[in-house]
This record gives sequence, structure tokens and C-alpha cells, in this order.
Amino acid sequence: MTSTGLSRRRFTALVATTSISAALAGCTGSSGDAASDPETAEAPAENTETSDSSGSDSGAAGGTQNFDGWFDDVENFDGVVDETGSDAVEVDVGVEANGGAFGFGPAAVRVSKGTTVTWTWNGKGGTHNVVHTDGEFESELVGDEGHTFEYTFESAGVYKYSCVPHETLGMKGAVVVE
Ligand SMILES: [Cu+2]
Repeated sequence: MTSTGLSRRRFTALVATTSISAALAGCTGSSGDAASDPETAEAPAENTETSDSSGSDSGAAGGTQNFDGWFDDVENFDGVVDETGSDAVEVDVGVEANGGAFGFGPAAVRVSKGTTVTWTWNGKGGTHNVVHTDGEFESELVGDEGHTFEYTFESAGVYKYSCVPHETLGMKGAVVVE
């Protein structure tokens, strides 16, 4: 029985080594095993970023989400930017809006479950933060250009957030996760 145990162990070791090198090959972008790359496979490059017909064509519930008035006083809210299918989504902090550099750009994005959203400060408008209304995430309060904060959205839902110092001016945002 000892020999069986041994060879089994060697087999396992061999498999482990093989999958590691396969993974490495995938990372370096060698085109050999592209078929199994989920990132390229699942990105159908749909360009709906600036679709402004959000009201008319989608009869689906939430097609014309008003976020319970969350965006009523947000000058730069221009519908929900569809980023579903992207696994990395960026939002600018401090875009020109709401009487100064007090906007999130875009104010509202729709992403797929598991997406990491990265907020990047552009250095304008003083200090900002990114604070979820229900406390699931909260960034530092900073003004440095290039500062980033990221959060990975694992559950479906609507996540409203704001920059606390400028919330009353309309510096508010939302991430819709589906
Ligand atoms: Cu702010």
C-alpha cells in the first residue's frame, strides 16, 4: 500500500505543477490557450455608454430609475452608465459639476456582480470622500490627485454614496449591481 500512496502523491504534485504553469502562461498573454480566458470571452464590447434613450426602450423595472430622488439635486447625473461585463470600472472624483469640482464622473454606473469599482481623485475641489449611505464602504477624506479607493461589489443591489463634505451641493453617486 505504501507504493500506491507514493505514486498518488507524485501524481498530485505533477497536476499541481502543470496547472501552475498553465496559469502562468495565461498571465503572460501567450496566445496558446486563449480559449479558456474568461476575460476576453465575456466582453461583448457593447457600447452603450452614452445611450440616452434610457426612458423609452427599456420597459424593465428600474429602466428609468430615479433612485428615490437621490439624484434630484445632482447636476451631472445623466442616466446610469452601463458598465456591465467590465471587471474593472473607474469613477472620477472631483469632476466639474454642482457649482465647482464637486461631482462623481459618472454619477451612476451599472456593473456586474463581482466588479471592482475604483474611484480616482483628480485633485480638484478640495477634499472629498466616498461614503456609502448604509456604511458598507467609506474612503479616506483626501484631496490628493491620483488618490484611489476601490470596492468590490459582491451582491446585487443599489448602492448610493456621497462625498460627505459636498453632499448638500450634489456630490452624490450610485452603483447599481446586477
Ligand atoms: Cu467632495
